[in-house]
Amino acid sequence: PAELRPTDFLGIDHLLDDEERMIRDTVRKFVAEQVTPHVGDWFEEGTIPRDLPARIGKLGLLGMHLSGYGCAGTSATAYGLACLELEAGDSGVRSLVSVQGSLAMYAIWRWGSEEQKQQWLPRMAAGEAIGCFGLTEPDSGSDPGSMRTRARRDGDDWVLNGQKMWITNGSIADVAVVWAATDEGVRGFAVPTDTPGFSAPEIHKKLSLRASITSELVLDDVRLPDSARLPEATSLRGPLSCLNEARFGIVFGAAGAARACFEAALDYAKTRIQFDQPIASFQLVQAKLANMAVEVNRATLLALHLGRMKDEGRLRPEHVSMGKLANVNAALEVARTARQVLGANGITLEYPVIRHMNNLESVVTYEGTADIHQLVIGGALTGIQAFR
Ligand code: TGC
Ligand code: FAD
Repeated sequence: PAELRPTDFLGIDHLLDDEERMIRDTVRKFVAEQVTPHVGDWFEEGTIPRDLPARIGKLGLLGMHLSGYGCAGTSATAYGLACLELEAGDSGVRSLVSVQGSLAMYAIWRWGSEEQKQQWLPRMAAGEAIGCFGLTEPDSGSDPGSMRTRARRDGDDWVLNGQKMWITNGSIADVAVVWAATDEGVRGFAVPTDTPGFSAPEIHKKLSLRASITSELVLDDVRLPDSARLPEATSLRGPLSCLNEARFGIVFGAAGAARACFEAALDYAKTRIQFDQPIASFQLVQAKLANMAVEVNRATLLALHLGRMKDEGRLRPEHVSMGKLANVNAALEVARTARQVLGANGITLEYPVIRHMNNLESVVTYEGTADIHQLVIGGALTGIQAFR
């Protein structure tokens, strides 16, 4: 029989191949050395180091599941495992990688021209150029079809006006993938952020995902040549296809955040003495640990299953919705339980738990809220769309 290990109770490691284990171990080591010791400070200061994207680029994680243009071309499962390890460090660090690789780079890779791919992707894979992805607006979140940002033709050019909101990496980006309504439907643009009329004021006072830059994008008569338009994207399907990619990474990532909270609670429970005993010896605490272990193992198995489906070309957006809904809700539950196990220590940045718990409040909202994913699943189950 398999060995019983508290941190991999079901022996899920056995389901990975050598390359997947190697990538997982490399990212785990990077997180242990370069993220975990510092991320509490980054969170407190509300920032990330400016050279972090280049350090992650050097590891080959940016756009790692894409092929060509300096990207590693790994399996989807390997990319997921990298997201899991990154988010065990912090959801903000995984967000940086998701937005760069699955949203900005993927948009250019999937919908861009050959010239745009050559121009942006190799530098983005190296972390030398940062991308952001502007879909959400102040009055258009779950319903991106209601966007007000407009692109109008002016001779051979396009002129963009509008505002995007809650944009990860916005004010550190070199290129903003901006989605805008036109007379012919939704179109995407690769906007160099030094274009006149473009600005990206940072959003402050966040209590969640603080080790991540979040910004507005303001487009004030931003004039672009037609060569900045992503030529293959001709409807809302353009941006929504990118969301599938990023949501897939979150399915794995949430399992990582949950694992980190569970491990912190398990460690703490074994060493914290009350009533002359480790609190791990109390039945109520063991019940919490057992429930957390169930959720972490279940979330990891679900992520791996979706990874295998994606690598076999069988994954549908509705499957991704189930994964995102289940795993982020599970991670939130684990984080809230772990926080209680840590008592007062559970509220400080000396331990990872409340940081993860607060981060997950963003993760459950972005990339489609839990409600939206319930409605996607509900629509698939019943054949009845209940969004509107
Ligand atoms: P609907 O009429 O159903 O579809 C419009 C067009 O899109 C196609 N489509 C999809 N294509 C690919 N993947 C999907 N998941 C798709 N869902 C729909 C559809 O076939 C159609 O194509 P076409 O060619 O026929 O026009 O669209 P709807 O307006 O009813 O909306 C559906 C809904 C509500 C599911 C969708 O709008 C939605 O997912 N809303 C949530 C918005 C969201 O998730 N925003 C995320 C913004 S980015 C972000 O949060 C980044 S945070 C990242 C980080 O920091 O880690
Ligand atoms: P709303 O859509 O206004 O929803 C408010 C509430 O109403 C939610 O509970 C929602 O579930 C519910 N609701 C809405 N419609 C329905 C319905 N039909 N039925 C039932 N309930 C409904 N966006 C980007 O484009 N790029 C980014 O890089 C990005 N990064 C982000 C980073 C952070 C830290 C955060 C917090 C958000 C980010 N977002 C980004 C925005 C994110 O995608 C949106 O917040 C999300 O899509 C929800 O939109 P909203 O906040 O406007 O909420």
